[in-house]
Amino acid sequence: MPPLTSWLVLPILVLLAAPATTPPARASPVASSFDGQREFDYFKLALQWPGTYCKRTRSCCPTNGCCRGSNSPAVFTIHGLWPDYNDGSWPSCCSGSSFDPKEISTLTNALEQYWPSLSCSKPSLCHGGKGTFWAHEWEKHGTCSYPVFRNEYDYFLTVLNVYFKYNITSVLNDAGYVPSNTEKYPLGGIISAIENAFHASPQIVCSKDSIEELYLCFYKNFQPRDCALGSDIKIDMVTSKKSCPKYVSLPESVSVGYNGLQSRVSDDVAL
Ligand code: U2P
Repeated sequence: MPPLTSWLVLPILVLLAAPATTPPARASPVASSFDGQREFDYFKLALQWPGTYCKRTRSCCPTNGCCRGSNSPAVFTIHGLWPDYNDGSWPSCCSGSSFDPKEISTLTNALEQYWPSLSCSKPSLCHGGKGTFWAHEWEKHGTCSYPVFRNEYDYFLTVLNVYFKYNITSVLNDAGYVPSNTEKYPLGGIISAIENAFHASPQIVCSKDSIEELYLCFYKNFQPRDCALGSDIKIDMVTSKKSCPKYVSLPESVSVGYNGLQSRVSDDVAL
């Protein structure tokens, strides 16, 4: 992973030292109540594997992270931080407030690198219309993370911090699970490597035999916890083994260049 730029290190260190519940003074609160919604039970950090996603790229645009040629991401990137219930369901679209890109302008460089959209399609927003990947994730999930997060800035900065602290790509690389278009790895070995590193079980989603998404779960204080908890869960929704075969691959990033695909019609997979 490239070194963090100095402008980002400071806020990240500050936030890791401070409880995630402390909003920066300059940002305005999103909600002062939970709009009648039952409070969530835990967080799920959803990561996506570009090597799998980007194989489906059929069109390019400047905002598609798959289209950066040799600079396309070769690490797990962020999909979102989702407040979830223990029964396998989750709240969504919890407040009337809309995404405001100005609130997170100081984080944009980091977000582009580590939280890129991997598609040109614009996802739907909670109050109608379509918007950016970040707008979708904040409005659908971030607004439901009250009372841990009360504003956009706090949400996005904390997601970056947690992503850096629990570096799945490094854990897998260190255990020998490196991107490859030929190797297949035991799913059990991948899960064990993560359990050994973070003392919590992940959830893994595959597309055929390729890892597509990997979820890490956290208590509200961001201590890791198992994604599946005892009898509370609906097994079909959370177990890794349902969606992945015993041996899985981590495909290398495809080097799609914006110039090669920009003239094609935007018909790639919607979020
Ligand atoms: O799994 C398909 C989509 O459902 C949403 N999801 C899934 C699991 C979960 O715990 N919480 C959750 O919200 C995601 O929707 P998205 O954020 O992409 O709109 C996930 O992609």
